[in-house]
Amino acid sequence: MTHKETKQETTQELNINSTGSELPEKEMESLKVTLDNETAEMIKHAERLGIDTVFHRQSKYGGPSMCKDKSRCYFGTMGLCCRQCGMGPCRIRQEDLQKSYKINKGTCGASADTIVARNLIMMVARGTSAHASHARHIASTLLKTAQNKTPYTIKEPGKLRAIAARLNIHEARSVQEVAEKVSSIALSDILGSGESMSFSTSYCKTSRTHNELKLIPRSVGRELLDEEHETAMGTMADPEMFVLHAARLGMADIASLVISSEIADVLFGIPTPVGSKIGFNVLDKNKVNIVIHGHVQLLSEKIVEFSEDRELIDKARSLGATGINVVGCCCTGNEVLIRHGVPLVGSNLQQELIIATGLVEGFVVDVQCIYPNIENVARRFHTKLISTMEEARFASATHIPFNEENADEIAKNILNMAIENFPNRGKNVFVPHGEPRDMIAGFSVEAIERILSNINPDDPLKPLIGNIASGNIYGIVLLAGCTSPKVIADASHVTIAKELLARNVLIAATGCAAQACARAGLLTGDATEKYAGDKLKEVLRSLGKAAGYDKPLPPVWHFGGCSDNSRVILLAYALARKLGVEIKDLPIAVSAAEWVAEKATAIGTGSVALGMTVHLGITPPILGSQAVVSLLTQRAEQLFGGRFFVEPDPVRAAKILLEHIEQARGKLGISTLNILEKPLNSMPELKV
Ligand code: BF8
Ligand code: SF4
Repeated sequence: MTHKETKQETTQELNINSTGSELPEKEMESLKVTLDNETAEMIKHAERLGIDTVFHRQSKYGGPSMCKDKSRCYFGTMGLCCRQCGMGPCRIRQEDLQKSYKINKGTCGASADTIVARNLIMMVARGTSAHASHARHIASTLLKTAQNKTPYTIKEPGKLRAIAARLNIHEARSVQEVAEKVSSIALSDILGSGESMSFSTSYCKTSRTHNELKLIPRSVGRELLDEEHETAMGTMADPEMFVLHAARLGMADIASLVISSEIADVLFGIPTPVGSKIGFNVLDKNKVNIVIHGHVQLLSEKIVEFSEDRELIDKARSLGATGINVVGCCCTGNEVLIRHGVPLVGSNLQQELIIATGLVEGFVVDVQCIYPNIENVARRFHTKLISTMEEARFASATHIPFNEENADEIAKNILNMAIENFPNRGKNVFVPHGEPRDMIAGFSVEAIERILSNINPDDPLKPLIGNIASGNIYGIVLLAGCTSPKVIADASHVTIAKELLARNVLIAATGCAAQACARAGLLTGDATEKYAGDKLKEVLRSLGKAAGYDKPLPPVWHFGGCSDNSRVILLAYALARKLGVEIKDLPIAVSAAEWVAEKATAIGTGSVALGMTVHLGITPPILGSQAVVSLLTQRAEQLFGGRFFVEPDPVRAAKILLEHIEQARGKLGISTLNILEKPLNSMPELKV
């Protein structure tokens, strides 16, 4: 079986959109691996040094094109590999996809539908546990802070009380009492034995269907326990029940995101638009460079705080540096960006290249999306790789265990270590040409309401609703998730953003997707003038004025890390409530065009369960089961109102997202503009 055959099977028989095979081989050869010139320059530099990166390793599997992804296992790609028990591993083929390979059941008799669904739920569960673990760290810090056991403070008591009101906590008096109650409920949502997660039921409007299908999550721990049991050999066999449980886990995942970002706001402040920069050139040749990478921002908050400590700065100066420069990578980076304007050096695909600049004294990681190969890259330089959480250890890293109680000392210790490493910097330093790109980031529901209240103080959301109803904002699309080397990195996000902006669709963005847009210069007021359709441009100009800027607001609103996807979901709920409709009825959709991590599958599944339509640009490993494909892409819409669709071509994906918006507008009875009659641009955008 060749990969070409696989492609035909998957696209024709399962009716999943795919364009890869339509592109001539020659054309694919000429495509580059990334849209970002700086990243391309750094890849060449790494090559000169003999350092392999995620891009080089992907090239061994065929490069940034799934149609040439020849070396990957057919069975794994289709989700048809099972190694649950000692009779396996089994690799099978769904009966009607059989050609020369005749095995269509595992040794135990498990069908393709069972195996694919079982693999899927395990993926969603891993993503959920990552987000819930993040939420547990944040909630536990609030609890300990309320008990005066940490050096953190409660920065936003007003927000804390708003969360408490939502959770129906009315009897507590002092801020400490409220914090203890809120954090205890959050912790019990994650690990307790209650009947439903309070952060799910009080934040996400659930329907009769959710109740009938038993989609309201109990605690995350309980859902994960049952998932582990169900996926054990010889237990659950029904693909539909697996998918429904995956939906429940997805809802538990969204509730975990809500806990993380709501409580992080209480501890660290509510994000509001802030200017900053992105690119390798935010590293400073004259300063001690410290990169903070990962997701749980508890330590990073303190590293940022103490990077301004006079004594530490003097120490850096005494060792020949002009100061201390803290920059962010991935979602920890996003979190300190949206609250403090800390610059971003890169996202998931840049992490190895950041070290390859030779300019990093301390590379501090917490958890998630940390590529194991950074150990090998760090070894080539003076860079101190510092791990900080028990969940993410690296054999050659210096481990400085983080705990909330001693956060100040630990942060200072790490800063000292990086400062003392400055004299060890070698001569082999390299940064790409050019300047870092400007950006504005830090959108939150509260910040948006504050800006809008300058237009309508009594009813801040009204102007937004009015502009959506009139078609000035044709719809909203959330670009979420990672950047992927399986496609041209950044290009899918950026192409979708540009296609939609031109048609007056406002873009919300989070995670590495937001960083891809930032690298392409889409997070500025100038980008609004350049890329937004005329109507959207006018709206963003007046919002810019209302915010007190001399430029329009950017056309892509950066809401933060992946846990901040909850902010966009909460904004959607606020709009739905105002319009008196369900979230599924809104002209809003989600795109995870370059998803990589299991976490993205958890957020995506949760979003679909809540009624959103979700685009995936990378085909998930489910094509081995028609039943699972149909459950996720068709049946889901009947059950929840939302569905997944898979479309690797970003231009076509934009078209489908627009069609969804147009349909939603039609059903709501608000203006439709036959927007799709305008031709969409074609692939050449990607040839950069
Ligand atoms: O949580 S977007 S690669 S960094 S998983 Fe990871 Fe994906 Fe980036 Fe943030 Ni989200
Ligand atoms: Fe094979 Fe069944 Fe064991 Fe999976 S559980 S490895 S399909 S025998």
